Amino acid sequence: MHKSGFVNIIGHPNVGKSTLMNALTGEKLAIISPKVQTTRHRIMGIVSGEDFQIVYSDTPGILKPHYLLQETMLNYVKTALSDADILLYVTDVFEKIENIDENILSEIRKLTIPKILIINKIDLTNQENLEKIVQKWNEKLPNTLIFPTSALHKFQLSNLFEKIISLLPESPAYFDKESLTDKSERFIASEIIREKILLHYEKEIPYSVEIVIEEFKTEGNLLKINSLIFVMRETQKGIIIGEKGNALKRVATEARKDMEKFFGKKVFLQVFVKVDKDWRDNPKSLKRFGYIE
Ligand SMILES: Nc1nc2c(ncn2[C@@H]2O[C@H](COP(=O)(O)OP(=O)(O)OP(=O)(O)O)[C@@H](O)[C@H]2O)c(=O)[nH]1
Ligand SMILES: [Mg+2]
Repeated sequence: MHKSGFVNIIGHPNVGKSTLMNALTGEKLAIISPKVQTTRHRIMGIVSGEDFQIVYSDTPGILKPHYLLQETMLNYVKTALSDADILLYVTDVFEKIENIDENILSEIRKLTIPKILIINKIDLTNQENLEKIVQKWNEKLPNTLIFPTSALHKFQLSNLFEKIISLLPESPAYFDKESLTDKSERFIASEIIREKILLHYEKEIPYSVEIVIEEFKTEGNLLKINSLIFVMRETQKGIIIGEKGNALKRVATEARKDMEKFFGKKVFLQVFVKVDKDWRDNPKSLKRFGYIE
């Protein structure tokens, strides 16, 4: 018998969805940052064995959309809610249960597939508080398995993996057994650059940036990557570049090191900054950047 299925990870921003998917796949497929709205796409992470294949999907944090980009982000979440074989709804020990949108919870209650509630970041609380949180969630989402975890410290993850395997439906594999993700190497490269921007810039800057990989080619032992960083306004360009170009240099150096680790090759990385006025609300730009078809 072969088991396979879509295990979709949804939840509010910053609870640790991407950290969890990376830990469950053992690969850094999704970028991570302390800022909300780090993930903008649905990213699949595939784990295969001889008689099983788990297709995880990491998704953007659930939010109220204020611009077109955020609407597309929320659409990824909605699709993931509808095509899951198993749902992992992630919260953390800080999230105020009272503030969670009832619509989302009632959507989850309606689902008839196996549902697992992950209470993440338990390394940041104590047993007594955790028990209170578990009790509150038990009332909010009955018929849902509750799994306290620490994705960061990989605590409880092998139990979670065993549980997922036991719940997977019988099915042939959906992807090649060697595949790690549905995303391209270009996509991963662009995300690595965006992660450095999330880490090193404040306020609206990370949310105004999009990355395009213009060239991605192997020349012998060298991987040559040309990238464009798009911002929404001219003033943001100066901020990204920084005094004497130092801020941008830091982004490029750190991104290159991560790329070398991920691709296992020496990387020659070039970055240029351009303005695409208000791209977040422009359907043509969102299409070019791969958010809509
Ligand atoms: N202490 C602790 N921190 C964690 C844990 N899991 C994730 N984090 C941290 O929480 C922050 C957010 O993690 P992400 O994985 O990017 O969260 P996310 O839910 O994917 O966020 P969005 O993509 O914005 O929706 C990062 O700083 C992580 O290092 C955990 O188990 N314990
Ligand atoms: Mg994320």
